Amino acid sequence: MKNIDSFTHTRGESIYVDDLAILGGTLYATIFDASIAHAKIIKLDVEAAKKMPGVKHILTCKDIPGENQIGGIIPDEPALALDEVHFIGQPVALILATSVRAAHAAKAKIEIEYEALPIVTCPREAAAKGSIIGAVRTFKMGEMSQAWSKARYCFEGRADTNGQEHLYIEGQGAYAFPIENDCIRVVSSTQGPTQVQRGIARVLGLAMHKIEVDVRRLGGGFGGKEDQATPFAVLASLGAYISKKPVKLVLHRDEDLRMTGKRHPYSSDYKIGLDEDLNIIAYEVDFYQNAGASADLSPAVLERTLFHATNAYYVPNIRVSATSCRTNLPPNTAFRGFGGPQGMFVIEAAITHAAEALEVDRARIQKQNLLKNDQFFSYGQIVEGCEAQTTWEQVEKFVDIEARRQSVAAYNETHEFHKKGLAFMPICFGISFTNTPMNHARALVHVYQDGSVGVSTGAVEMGQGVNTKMLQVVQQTFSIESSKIKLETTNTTRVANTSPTAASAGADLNGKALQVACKAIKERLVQFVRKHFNLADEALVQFKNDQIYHNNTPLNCSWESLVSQAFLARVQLSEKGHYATPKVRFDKTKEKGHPFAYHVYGSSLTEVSIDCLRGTYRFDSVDIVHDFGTSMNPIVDRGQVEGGLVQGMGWMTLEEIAYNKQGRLLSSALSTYKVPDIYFAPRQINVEFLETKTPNLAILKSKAVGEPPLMYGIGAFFALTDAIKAFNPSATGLFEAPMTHERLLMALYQETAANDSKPSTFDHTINK
Ligand code: MTE
Ligand code: LUZ
Ligand code: MOS
Repeated sequence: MKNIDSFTHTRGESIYVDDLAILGGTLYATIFDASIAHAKIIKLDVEAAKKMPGVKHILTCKDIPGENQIGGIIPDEPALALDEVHFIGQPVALILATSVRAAHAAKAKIEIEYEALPIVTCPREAAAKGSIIGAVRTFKMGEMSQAWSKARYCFEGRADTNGQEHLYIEGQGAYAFPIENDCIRVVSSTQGPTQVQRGIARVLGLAMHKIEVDVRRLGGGFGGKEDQATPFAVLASLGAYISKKPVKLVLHRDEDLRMTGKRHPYSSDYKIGLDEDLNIIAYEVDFYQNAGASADLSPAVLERTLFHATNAYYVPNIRVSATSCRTNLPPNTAFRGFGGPQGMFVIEAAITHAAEALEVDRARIQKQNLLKNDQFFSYGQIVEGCEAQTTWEQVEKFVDIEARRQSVAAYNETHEFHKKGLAFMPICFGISFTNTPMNHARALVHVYQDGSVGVSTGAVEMGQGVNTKMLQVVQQTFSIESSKIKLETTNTTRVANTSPTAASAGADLNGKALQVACKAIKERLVQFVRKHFNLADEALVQFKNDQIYHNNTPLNCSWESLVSQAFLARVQLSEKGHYATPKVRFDKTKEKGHPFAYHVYGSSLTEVSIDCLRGTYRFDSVDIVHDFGTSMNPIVDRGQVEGGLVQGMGWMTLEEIAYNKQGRLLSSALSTYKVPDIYFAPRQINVEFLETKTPNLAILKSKAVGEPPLMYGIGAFFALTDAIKAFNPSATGLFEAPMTHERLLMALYQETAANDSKPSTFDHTINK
């Protein structure tokens, strides 16, 4: 089944926030944001700006009727700056005018004076100054000191990853409408309608029931709208509440790039120990996360880094610690993988380090240490349904690995200035919110008297196809054609208290809740059929292709006529469903538990060609064997794997976020921030579906697929370092992502190993 949005998407008819019909009297909002990354506000004068044509209101923190606070996990983020600013792009005032142009013109007339405070952009520097968020977290298993004494080989180093811009096509935005009795209805481009509802209620000092949040779909979220849609919906609602007019706030791309946080950059120190046979027996890491100016989701992201610190490998003795560091950058936030990719990069670097030093094939160490069933993760969960080795071996078979290695070697022999590289990348990703209380969802189903069905869930459609999957759940339960089913908007008045659509769990949680609701309606209809047709029992009643059967005999009753007769017999045709993931739990005081419903596995092989004169590269192929469980929608799921892969490759290669030492974003436009396009994508992406039969908690046994494939992108980095070594054997220890063309060119001609010589340029800041 095709994504149900494809018809309107391809015709440009799909509706986003900026496409909503404009109501009369609408005011347009623009944010006046901080231009200095850390300072006291000495003076803020909006009087001249207020006199500009078309300007109706200019709001500052003094106009906030409730609490000036939007921090979700930790209350450390004002909606509008109070007396200090902490990053460039922080909202200071909100201008409401009769046109966007008038609002922008007024913005230039606002006068502000700052007293500069010291600016920190580097996480290690922040940690050294004690500027950290929450406590340092540590996961442990086994006996470290014994393990180190047993280790035959031991390597230490540093591995760094940069941030990543979400670059959803639809920027952040919201349209808020004042309603009688101090109520607000807001259409928001958010992954978390309930987060937005709570945020608005808090800032306006209202009860949650006064706020209605409605979401049709997002033009992409990728985690960037899990938490960070909230401030913009809050500001639009504040404007609507005070002006009593509809207020629309849609960020321009440059504002969005400047004001919103990104994937967290990490800087990490690792130490890996192997025994004589190259089994990894010890692993220690200290992760430094660059959180930006406020906590946002950083503590949760930090936690997932620890959960995935050993990726798909078994390490019996481990100590991994992570520190969230407060810096003067926009608050970094959720991004596909949610800290997992940052953790996985480091162990891949550590393994590469060992392989380079021992002059063995990196893949040998990887393969030999893959997880097996009945082993344990450092956080206490047992390994079940593990497909690490099966997917790896299937990739080997699929690509004919020996022949592939030989052809790459032969190519490298015969080409002086062109080289190829290969890298395997296994993945293992836990499915569930690591914060156990978030793992539940609700759905609401109405069967209308003509047999058509309206479906509401807490899931937000952001391109990942969750609405299509929800439709399939209804279709399979009732066995009716898809044209009878409509997915309604995600709305807090129909489905309340939703978790954001995130953690790849949107389809599982909401699909299971939806199944509960549909089954209850079906049960009532079956009872009605039994009575109506005087059947002895209901066990043999079947719904098949819009017809009702008993014991495989048609009852000459269509779904429509059944529904209309049931309605006349006063059968309840609406139902809600609730689902809470069973078994999941986690004890943060011990850092042990069973946080995940299940894990998703897979393996990939990336092949790249580099041009050693130009420093350019091109990905020849990525072959993937991915554990889908039993995919309920192979078209949608393949799209998720391809998209996730290329997005992960972009993070590892082209995409370079650069701030200067003053905390100003230099990669502030698409001319300076390069993302993958169709020419960059691998010439071939082969996705093999591994159908796994292991019981799992996935919806219709179709495993969550949203985030895991992003981590195949890490293979791109190590394929590049492999190719570089074929040209310059001394170019080892290159563990600083992204591997841009520039960095690759420098590596090709560097004379000593990266780890020995050059100071890392990690903080990605440039002296300008
Ligand atoms: N795919 C598209 N097209 N657009 C998106 O914004 N977000 C990703 C992933 N795939 C995203 C996407 C992220 S970060 C998550 S958590 C999941 O989709 C969320 O949806 P799911 O829970 O329904 O998989
Ligand atoms: N969001 C969240 C997430 O709040 N908790 C999680 O565990 C998570 N995991 C992945 C992506 N978003
Ligand atoms: Mo995805 S990072 O869980 O929104």
